[in-house]
Amino acid sequence: MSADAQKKASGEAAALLVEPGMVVGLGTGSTAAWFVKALAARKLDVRGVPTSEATASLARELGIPLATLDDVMSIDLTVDGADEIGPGLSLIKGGGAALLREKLVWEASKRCVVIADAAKHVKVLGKFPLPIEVVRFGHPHTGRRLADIAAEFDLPPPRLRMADRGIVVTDGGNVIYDMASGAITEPAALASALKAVTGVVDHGLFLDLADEALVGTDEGVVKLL
Ligand code: ABF
Repeated sequence: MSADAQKKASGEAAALLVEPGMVVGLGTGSTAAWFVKALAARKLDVRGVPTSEATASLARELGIPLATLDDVMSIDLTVDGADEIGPGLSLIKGGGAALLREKLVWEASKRCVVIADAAKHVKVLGKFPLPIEVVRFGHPHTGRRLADIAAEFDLPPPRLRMADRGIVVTDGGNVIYDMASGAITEPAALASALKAVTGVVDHGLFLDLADEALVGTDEGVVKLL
């Protein structure tokens, strides 16, 4: 089964968790897109809170009524993808440059379900570079402070994320530095160290936020708790 077929199966399985009347956090990325499509097909009376402009556009196109995070007191269920799912459902997210809105939606949610293809499930986080969202103002200085933090963890200096059109700018107007690590053995310590850096808005370590994962595999969708 292809990775995309595994993503589709996990997204469709997650769509079955949604009940009428729910406020639903809509994740970002290709896996989350499968969830949004499957949810739209169910034509339930729900309100979606998108985690990115890209997801908002897709949901609007498919006819899912939308609300902003400001409009709701809480979210019943958020379904979202990830770049890596590690021990204890620790995650790396942010490959899609949406980590800040994603984390804000997740933290407002009663339940968070991660959906992914099998390759995302890893024994140790860190093969995927850790995204760090940084205020654009003075970001080269923040980047140098991040390099000092990386050195404390024996990691190479984070790199500013670029695309064909130049610097990648998030929906929130910030930039992203990606920290290659190979292996993050102390995620909680690294998370705290990063958040203490002036200019860092947040990072892609989602720790103690996921309630379960639905992972598409060649043997079907596997639930991880
Ligand atoms: C998003 O899902 C991001 O946080 C993460 O980078 C992405 C994974 O993308 P895909 O589902 O396309 O593999 O939530």
